[in-house]
Amino acid sequence: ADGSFPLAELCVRRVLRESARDKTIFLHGQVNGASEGAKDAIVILEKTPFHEESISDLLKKHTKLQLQMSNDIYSTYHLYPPPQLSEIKTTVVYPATEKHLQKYLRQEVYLIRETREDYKNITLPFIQSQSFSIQWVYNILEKKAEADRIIHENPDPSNGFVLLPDFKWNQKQLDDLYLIAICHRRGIKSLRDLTSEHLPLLKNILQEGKEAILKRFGVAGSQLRIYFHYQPSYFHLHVHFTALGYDAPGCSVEKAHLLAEVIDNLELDPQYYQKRTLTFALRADEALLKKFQEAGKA
Ligand code: M7G
Repeated sequence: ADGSFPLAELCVRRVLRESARDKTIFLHGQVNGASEGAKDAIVILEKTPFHEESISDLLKKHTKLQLQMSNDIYSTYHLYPPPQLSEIKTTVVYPATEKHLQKYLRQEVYLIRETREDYKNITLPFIQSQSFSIQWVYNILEKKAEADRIIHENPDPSNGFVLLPDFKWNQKQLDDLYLIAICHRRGIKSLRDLTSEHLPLLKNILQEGKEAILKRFGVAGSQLRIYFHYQPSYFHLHVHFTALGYDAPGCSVEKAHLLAEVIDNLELDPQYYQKRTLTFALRADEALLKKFQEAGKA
């Protein structure tokens, strides 16, 4: 009734991906709508990190402690936490498109070297014909969603942006701090579109983003990894801010481009990102990989 997703009614179809290390599972399920038939949903379940303040509650108020084995000075247990400390972070994409299912499905990956011609001839027509909806981004910029979560805003239509927690972060601990800055200006699709014309915007994001995070969370700029993804999933320019000590998903060398270095490159050459060959990985099932293969480029 509160608009929540009907989790109890989800029929799980398959596991898209799981990671014992990250304590995460990605499920593909279906929910039966009254008339329209079954609709696909993605449900991501993730065990959250410990936070220091609640450790004493965990030790004192646990519901059960069951000895598993004991040997000399060593012993292991099953500890059952009190309900308020057994939160599982749950992310739902519903209704999910085929492309969302693909995004979360574990697959082989292949490296692409995209020249500027490849971008014009292959990538650009492809992203113009099919990429994820960015309605959620417009909802944030227009304060139709997540308005209460905004940490900082520079309202300038061409050089301003909104900074808010990424939905990967539950904001309960700083270890996995993750925010995103979304620019107000529309039409800048990605790193590829950036020229020296965008330097004032980029400098605002870097400077004000760091200041706002220091003020709100007490984390210094020197402890942040501030970067673009290339390619992003959502083609409206945005910048990732993650805790430097956190191995955030998507911060690998073939995907992340540090904002400070992007600024330097554009100061050296205004057309740097128009000229350069850019490297990125594509998953086996991605339609864009097929386009590169058809062109003999992968
Ligand atoms: P990306 O590089 O375009 O995609 O970054 P990817 O890293 O997901 O492949 C988009 C960022 O926006 C990611 O870090 C997402 O976790 C985050 N994000 C995506 N959605 C749909 C939302 C949302 O609705 N709200 C918020 N706050 N963050 C989102």
